[in-house]
Amino acid sequence: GQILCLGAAALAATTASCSTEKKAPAKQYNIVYIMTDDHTAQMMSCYDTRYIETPNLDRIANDGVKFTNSFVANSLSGPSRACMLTGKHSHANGFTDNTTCVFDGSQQTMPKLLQKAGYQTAIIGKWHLISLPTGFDHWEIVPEQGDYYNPDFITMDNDTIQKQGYITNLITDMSIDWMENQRDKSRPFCLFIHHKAIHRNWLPELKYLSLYEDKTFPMPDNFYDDYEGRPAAAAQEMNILKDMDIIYDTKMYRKDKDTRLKGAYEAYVGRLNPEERKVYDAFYEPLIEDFYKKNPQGKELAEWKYQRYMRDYAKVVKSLDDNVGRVLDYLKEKGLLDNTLVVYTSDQGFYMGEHGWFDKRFMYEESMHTPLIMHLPKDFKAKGDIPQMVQNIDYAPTFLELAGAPIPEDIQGVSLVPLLKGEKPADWRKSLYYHFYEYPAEHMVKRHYGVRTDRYKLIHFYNDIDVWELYDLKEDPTEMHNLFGQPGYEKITEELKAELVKLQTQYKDPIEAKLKQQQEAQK
Ligand code: SGN
Ligand code: CA
Repeated sequence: GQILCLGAAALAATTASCSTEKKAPAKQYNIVYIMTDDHTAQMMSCYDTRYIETPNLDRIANDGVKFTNSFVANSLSGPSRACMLTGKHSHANGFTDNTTCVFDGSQQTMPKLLQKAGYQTAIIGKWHLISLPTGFDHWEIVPEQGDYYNPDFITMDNDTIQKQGYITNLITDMSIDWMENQRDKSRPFCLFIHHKAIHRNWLPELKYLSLYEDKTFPMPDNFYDDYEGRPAAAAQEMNILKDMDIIYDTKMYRKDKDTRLKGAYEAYVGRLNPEERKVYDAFYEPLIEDFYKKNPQGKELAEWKYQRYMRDYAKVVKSLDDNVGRVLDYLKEKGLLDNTLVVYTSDQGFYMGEHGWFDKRFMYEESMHTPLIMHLPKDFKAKGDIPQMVQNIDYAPTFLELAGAPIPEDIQGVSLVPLLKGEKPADWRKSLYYHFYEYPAEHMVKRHYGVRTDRYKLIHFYNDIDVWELYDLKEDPTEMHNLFGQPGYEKITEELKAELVKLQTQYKDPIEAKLKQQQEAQK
């Protein structure tokens, strides 16, 4: 048997044994996990060159790896965070949606397992799991969604303190400060830097208010999607023209005008101090005057809203890119980069006008897909694009393997370490499972689950609807043509249904049994 040499501050991994045969102790790599909120690959130049430049994010991708088929299991903040922390799908970790769930912090999580392996763990920024963090030696989190300007933080002694500054800069300052001044430098660490940016309503850092104002962003071809043959897509409330609030989202504030989210806007912007407020108002006043004078309608309004949306989002990304650069520079300067895995990802993707939308939730590509780029420790040889299908449940086993810690049986994700070594495992997964639950709720995206393979996607919308959709991603990458039930697709539909059942069985998702029960009860 293996005798473990693990002490409290052990640098040796569990694979290092005390047997006479001398093995070099496994290295324990540091992990810096940077996760943004709602940052989609379309708005990263390493993924997509149509819109903006993100030089610091590109540094990660260029020096390291870029996953080109990276997905989430449930495209929403809390669920995505719970998948990441547990390495399990939503039904298994219990956090299925933002509106009804409280994360059970007593369950097994990857940060707790890292602590057991001798790591120091910390999380700074957005948490969004309702219960307070467990498994972290240090945490400072924003309440719920957090604020962009002069935001509050909840500290470990359960105090709420307001900090002066812009959220993305502050989270980075606090993260660097923890790495430099607070952690125990004799131990490996795993730091989760969880940005609030680029979540709605996309409030820019004041110094970037004027950035991109001269830029006209090209509109996606399916901006005017009519959702034909896709009733669930038609029922959504996340259309740029219909559902974007003219005050809250596009900042066309007028005292004498009321909208549903006017109060929320006043609260957000009300956090600026009087001097900052002057700078903010000086930028917006001429825009507001011009907007109400021209009073665009219909298509013209849709296009105007789209440009405002793209510009604001792009400005918020700019601060984020700057701050990722600061973290990379810090790690490099301190000689940590060679021994540290730096991950950059988002809690999900986002629609930048595709199908006419903002927000996420759907299993359609832009939202199920999430950016994933990594700067690898020196020992790892992979470089460039990694095409294998990966999912956010894979992060936990990956980090555990990098820590030399055992991966518990009940973890549903698979370690990405072979891919980081440049291997091409022949038995890599051929399909991914997805399940979205938050309905009825904001944006009204109906409940659905489905399977995605390399080429196809099969989705079942359920609850107050019973609709299947099938897409051929090769022929129809923007998912405009629902092929379900069309002649010629019987065989592939059958295969995908079998694959879906296989995944639901493998992951023990009880949904099919529940739906059957409901059907019986209705008879
Ligand atoms: C808020 C936003 C929604 C968004 C959810 C979930 N509305 O409720 O637009 O979909 O968060 O986002 S807002 O009026 O409060 O801005 S998530 O990323 O946290 O899941
Ligand atoms: Ca999010």
